[in-house]
Amino acid sequence: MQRRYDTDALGTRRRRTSSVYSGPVDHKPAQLDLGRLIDRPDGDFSHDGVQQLRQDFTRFMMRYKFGMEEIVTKLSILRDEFEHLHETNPIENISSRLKNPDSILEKMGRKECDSTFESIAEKITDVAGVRVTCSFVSDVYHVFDLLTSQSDVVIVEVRDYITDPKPNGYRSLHALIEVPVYLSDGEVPVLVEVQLRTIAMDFWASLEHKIHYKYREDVPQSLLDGLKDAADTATELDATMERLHAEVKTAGQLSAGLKDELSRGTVALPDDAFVERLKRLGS
Ligand code: 0O2
Repeated sequence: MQRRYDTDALGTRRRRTSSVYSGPVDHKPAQLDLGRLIDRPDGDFSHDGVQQLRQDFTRFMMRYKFGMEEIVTKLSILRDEFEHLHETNPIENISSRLKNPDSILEKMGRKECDSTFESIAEKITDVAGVRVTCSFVSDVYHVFDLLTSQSDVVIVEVRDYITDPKPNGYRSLHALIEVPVYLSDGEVPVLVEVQLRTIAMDFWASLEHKIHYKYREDVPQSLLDGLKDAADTATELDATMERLHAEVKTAGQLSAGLKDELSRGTVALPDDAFVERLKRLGS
């Protein structure tokens, strides 16, 4: 089916179908000035159209929240299914966040983004973010495949910083995906950035993030070098863990052949409980 879209006043592309959405687009909000929201710590939004701006901003962010929640639900279903029906679970942890207005403003500056919802929606692709941590690199790709093979998930872009790490050592698999959100007045496709990484990658990224937050642009070279070394160590750790994991899994599988061989000989059969423990250790 050919998909047709309109872009509405909040910068979200809305899918047009004859039955769901064919009405007029939303009203055009005033020129966006998020600073006016942020500069009101007293919480008084009653002046100068700020109330309207605040409402528009809330509606804009809500769509991302719903899209993000859909992705979290999809991943939680996968995790729970693995938990109950499989021996191993590729998903260790799922977290999510909406970008806060400060962070959106900062990125608007960096990305030369106009002060319109449309421009933010186009240029800031991680307003809604979901992060998945896995034990093994193979699990990262497995979860990516399980999520993106779902029929209502559209892959917009993939950045594989695992195969191709950033120069500072950052590794993760980033997927920009679009999911449909059904609002009272129709369907809107919402963009969500999903970051998938191993526990080792996540450990490194959170430390690196803290260091950058603390030193801003002035991180001492010795720390940058240390971080790069740590990134290399994390890569080696991931490779070793993957190898051990594969070995233990294979040991579990081989035990059937070994059992057969042994059953024909004089040696006692390997203990099933022991093989089971080994399998768990590797999962
Ligand atoms: P937060 O706190 O997650 O909101 P960029 O221009 O690099 O900021 P871009 O080009 O839109 O972002 O996309 P990219 O490179 O895929 O990175 C987006 C997000 O990935 C970042 O969001 C981080 O969460 C994470 N990320 C990317 N590079 C690094 C890195 O070198 N170190 C760490 N720790 N995280 C990284 P935000 O907005 O920077 O942060």
